[in-house]
Amino acid sequence: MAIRDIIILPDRQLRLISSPIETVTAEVRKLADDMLETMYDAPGIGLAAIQVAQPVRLITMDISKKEGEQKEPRVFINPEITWSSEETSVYEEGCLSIPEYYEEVERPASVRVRYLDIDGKLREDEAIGLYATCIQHEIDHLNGVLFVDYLSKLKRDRVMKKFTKAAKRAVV
Ligand code: GNR
Ligand code: NI
Repeated sequence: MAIRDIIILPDRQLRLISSPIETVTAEVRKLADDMLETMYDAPGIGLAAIQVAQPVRLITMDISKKEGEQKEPRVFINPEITWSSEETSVYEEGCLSIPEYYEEVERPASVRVRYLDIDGKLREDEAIGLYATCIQHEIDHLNGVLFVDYLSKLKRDRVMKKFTKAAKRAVV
């Protein structure tokens, strides 16, 4: 396993639409392993492949309690939301590609997600709470969408500008 670099706003790769994975090859399994290691190292509760500059529809997640010894690594390949609740919930979200920025986002409180697991087996799961928020946040990444897109234009412009300035400072 290896830790990969996480790309940061305003990297334009974050706006790419990721491609479906046709076959779960050894390369895909290696990417999933590296993403899990990168996610735990960050630390984060989810990671989309595009965040390590791979535009493929692959997500890793672990929403288990940080204090617990037991890790619950999950891998989602080509995930699709097949149903969303009318009911919504609000969570304070963060993103490893937008470090140290947190804002509340309202999303469907519960969703059904269909995906392939790491063995290429088709699965469907109902997600609620943090799991529902996280899977929606990650699937958004696969479509080039970031949580700041749900904020007011004022807030979004402010955060985009802050990260654009920081990137410019970093190159000089
Ligand atoms: O680590 C993460 N925490 C988080 C908190 C609330 C809602 C979504 C997330 S996902 C984020 C990691 C990340 O950027 N995944 O794309
Ligand atoms: Ni994110």
